[in-house]
Amino acid sequence: MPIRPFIRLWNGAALLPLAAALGLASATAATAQQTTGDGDLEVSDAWMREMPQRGGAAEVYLTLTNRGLRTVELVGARSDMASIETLHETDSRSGDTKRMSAVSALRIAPGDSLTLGPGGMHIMLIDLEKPLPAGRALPLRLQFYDGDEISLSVPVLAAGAPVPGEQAASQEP
Ligand SMILES: [Cu+2]
Repeated sequence: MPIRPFIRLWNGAALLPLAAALGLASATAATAQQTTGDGDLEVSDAWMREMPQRGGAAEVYLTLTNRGLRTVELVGARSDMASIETLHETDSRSGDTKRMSAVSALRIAPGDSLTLGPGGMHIMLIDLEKPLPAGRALPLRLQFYDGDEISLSVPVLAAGAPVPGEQAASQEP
């Protein structure tokens, strides 16, 4: 007799991964802006390149704008889809070999904007738990020094696809 309720439960549980998959599939956040609970910090133009391999690494780019009256510090990022997430800076002076170093915090003064982009600051995702093909979106949580958090979904773009926030005419090398 307890079999039927069990099956119902199981069916209900089976809907959850489906909903998660649907959430992942929506990449409509490309132009969306998101703010912290207190409205001090705004995140816009988030994006990343596709990473077809499980276990690969990927860089996340976005723009942080401080609308508040105090300096905001981004101190970390979390994703359920990678083993390690760190703030990185690419050393442009290192010549042929691209060197990256960890950054403990990114500070944004009141009224300032900071754009993370290729060849500069980025959020590094290491050891992806599954491939991230173009058209998906990566759920990511940004953590700030004052305890604020922002949850966003980062659109995954194909290699060479236009980047949010760039002029339509400009092209990546
Ligand atoms: Cu990096």
